[in-house]
Amino acid sequence: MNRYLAELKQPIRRKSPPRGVALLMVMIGLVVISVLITDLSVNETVRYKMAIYHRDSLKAEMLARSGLEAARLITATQAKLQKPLTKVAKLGFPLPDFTVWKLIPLDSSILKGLTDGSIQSMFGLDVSESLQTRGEKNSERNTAINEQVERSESLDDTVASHFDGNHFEIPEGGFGAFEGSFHVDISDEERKSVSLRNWQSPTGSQAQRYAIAQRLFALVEPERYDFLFDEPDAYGNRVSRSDFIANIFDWIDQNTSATNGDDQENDWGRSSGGSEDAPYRAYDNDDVQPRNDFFVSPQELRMIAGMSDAHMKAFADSISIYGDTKVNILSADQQVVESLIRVCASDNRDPLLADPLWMETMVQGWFMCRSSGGGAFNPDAAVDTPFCQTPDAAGFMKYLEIGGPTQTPFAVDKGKCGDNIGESSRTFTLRSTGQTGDVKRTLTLVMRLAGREEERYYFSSVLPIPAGTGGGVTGMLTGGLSGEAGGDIQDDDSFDSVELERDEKESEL
Ligand SMILES: [Ca+2]
Repeated sequence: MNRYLAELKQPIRRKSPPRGVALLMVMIGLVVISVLITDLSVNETVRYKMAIYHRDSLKAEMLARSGLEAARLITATQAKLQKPLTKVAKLGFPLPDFTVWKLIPLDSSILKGLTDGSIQSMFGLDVSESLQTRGEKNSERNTAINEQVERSESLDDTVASHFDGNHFEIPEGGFGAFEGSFHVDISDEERKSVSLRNWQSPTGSQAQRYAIAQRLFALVEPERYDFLFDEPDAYGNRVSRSDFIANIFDWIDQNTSATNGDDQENDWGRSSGGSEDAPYRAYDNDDVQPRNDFFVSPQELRMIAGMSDAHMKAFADSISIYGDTKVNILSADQQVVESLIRVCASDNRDPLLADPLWMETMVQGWFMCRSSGGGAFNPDAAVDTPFCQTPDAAGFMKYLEIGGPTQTPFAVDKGKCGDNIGESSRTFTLRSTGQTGDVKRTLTLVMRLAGREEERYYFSSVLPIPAGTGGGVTGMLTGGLSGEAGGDIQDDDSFDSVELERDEKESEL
């Protein structure tokens, strides 16, 4: 009994824990902490990259907007600027191009080059004095403002934005003191062979309707396009030139009966019996039917029966759905000039038109005249190219009558030619791209200048795929995280897939 009591009195001796537990606990703790830290760092990297992306994206968009505004300014003033420019060209001064929007570069690097004097120096102009004067003026202004700050006077907002709290420095180089770049492409719709605008208008005259059909004929007529109209497509359908043009008209005219493309002026476009849907039933996808209203976008041309990818490639860039009736001879390209020669011919069966060599020589000769300035006052032109006339519509007609470098007189219908050729453009596609870092933003505006008004047909803001990655935002973000390019989703939803990828990454850990 005593022995038991003695044992009870003894303090309870705990069993000593197994050795090494503390080390295990520390290790588990370390693993947990390292997972947490990794998670945090992955999270932060994603957020950091997203923040950089959003910052650059905003900067790029603003740069694109600046470019677009500058382009609108140029197109708005072109009507006034174009006249003196055409005059200069008429005097025979060689110009690299003849339209205002092509002569004034809208590229921030070139504009920067103009403000820092490097472009002027390239042309041998000494601008060091002006640059020095500007530098001196800037430093005087800097000193004045910094003294103002020392006297604790308030600054206006523009000045304050350049003030870092201690010191003010006017940005060097004037315009262009920004990060990133912008570039604007301006193209006019009037450089195209034919505009379908108002073609289907019920109020338009029969003569206008026929004239547009003739312009389309002139575009598709060259022999080199025979394969597009002679060979059957994959479905065994062959669409002749006149059917092709009739199908385009049937797409936009309001009735549902078929047009006969071979009709003469008085009947052209009037319903000639039969259904305009017939050519569409010949394809697997017979859901497509003529819209019976005007085009919503130029891409809609592709849906017209007989319009294959090859037709689109050959003609789509020369067919406008927005432009004015008259082609701007100052901006027309070679394919368009060829179609204009056909339009201007007083006899559309003139054998010269069927001679590809004659046509080629005439087109090339006209472009040579244009680039050398043409004109009687150009001494070189007078000697080497007596056929060169002024680079405007009147000059084009004279050039055709003389027969250009071929010296073979060509009969021109001046009235018809004059109705189809002009020297101005009113409808423009402005495509402005801003870039900051890897992020690009492109803004596209299609508009028409009607007097002082600006009619907008189309506006879009597109985020192109960043250069050097597999695709889109996802590509750029995950490219940095997982070393592989992501998907091609381009909108902001793609951040979800970034999250997903991150989760996968964590589960690997
Ligand atoms: Ca129709």
